[in-house]
Amino acid sequence: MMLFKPTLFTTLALYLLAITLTLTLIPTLVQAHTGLSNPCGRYQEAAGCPAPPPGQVVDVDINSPIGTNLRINQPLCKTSIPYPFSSRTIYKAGDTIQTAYSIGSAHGGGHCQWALSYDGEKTWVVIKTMIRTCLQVTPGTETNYRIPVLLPKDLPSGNVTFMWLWYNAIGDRELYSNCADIRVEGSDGGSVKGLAPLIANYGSGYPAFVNEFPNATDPDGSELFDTRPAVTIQVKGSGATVSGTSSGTAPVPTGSNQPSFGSRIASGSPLSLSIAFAASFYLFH
Ligand SMILES: *[C@@H]1O[C@H](CO)[C@@H](O)[C@H](O)[C@H]1NC(C)=O
Ligand SMILES: *[C@@H]1O[C@H](CO)[C@@H](O)[C@H](O)[C@H]1NC(C)=O
Ligand SMILES: [Cu+2]
Repeated sequence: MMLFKPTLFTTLALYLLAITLTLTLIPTLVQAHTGLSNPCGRYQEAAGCPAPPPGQVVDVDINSPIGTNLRINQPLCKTSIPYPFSSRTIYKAGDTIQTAYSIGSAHGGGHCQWALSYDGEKTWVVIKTMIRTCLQVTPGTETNYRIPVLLPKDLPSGNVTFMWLWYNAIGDRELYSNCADIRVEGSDGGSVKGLAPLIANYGSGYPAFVNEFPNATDPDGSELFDTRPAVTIQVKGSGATVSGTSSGTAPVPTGSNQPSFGSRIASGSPLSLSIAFAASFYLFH
């Protein structure tokens, strides 16, 4: 009995799988762009960063954007599965985090936001915004480049997601996002007030668009940052479950190019490959 007999179907399915694999692997060949390296962006391969949680793999593409103005490739943070509790970096409220970046290409710098979530990335509050000057790094000094981000001194204790967002000044209209899993030691419960992050250049569901601004006089979309709604996060004290509430209206994606599974499954994951393979089975069977 023959176990594998090539047919038109299997040939076409394997061919499609090969194309899918190729397309999936192409981004990993592009080592430019920039990612968050301190505190460790999730699944970053840098020395001193924890191993990915069980079932996850090192993100060899940590520097790549999560989307462009045309499409969403990955969720905010790139992955929604945090590092294990035991590997979180501990900071005290009032500490300044000297953030560092794995800079392949800084694309002329741009706008950055840093935000915190206490509720597993449902609610975000921005703690620092830099317009234009973020990642404007002198060539040759990339490894020493640091941006200080102050954790407000009245922050409540909690298991916190620390997110970095970047709109590059030059090049394709991209959104970059990496997240670090940290633990804040501060007050026992309390609230964090601020603004929700501006989400732009991330598929058509987010209408905000930040155009290129290579020159000092170019419009840079900085006025969009003034439209960010106010947010208050309430954190319960003493071991109670942490919860976040938003008093502002968070931007909700409504666009037709928001892939239904795009916000959950990183491109290149085995699951997206198996979806592609299942699709090829469906098409050619
Ligand atoms: C953080 O998470 C761990 C593990 O789930 C939990 O034991 C701890 O109480 C949490 N810390 C805070 C401050 O919520
Ligand atoms: C803007 O900058 C680019 C290079 O980044 C340059 O080629 C172009 O001439 C500049 N445009 C103006 C109007 O200054
Ligand atoms: Cu890039």
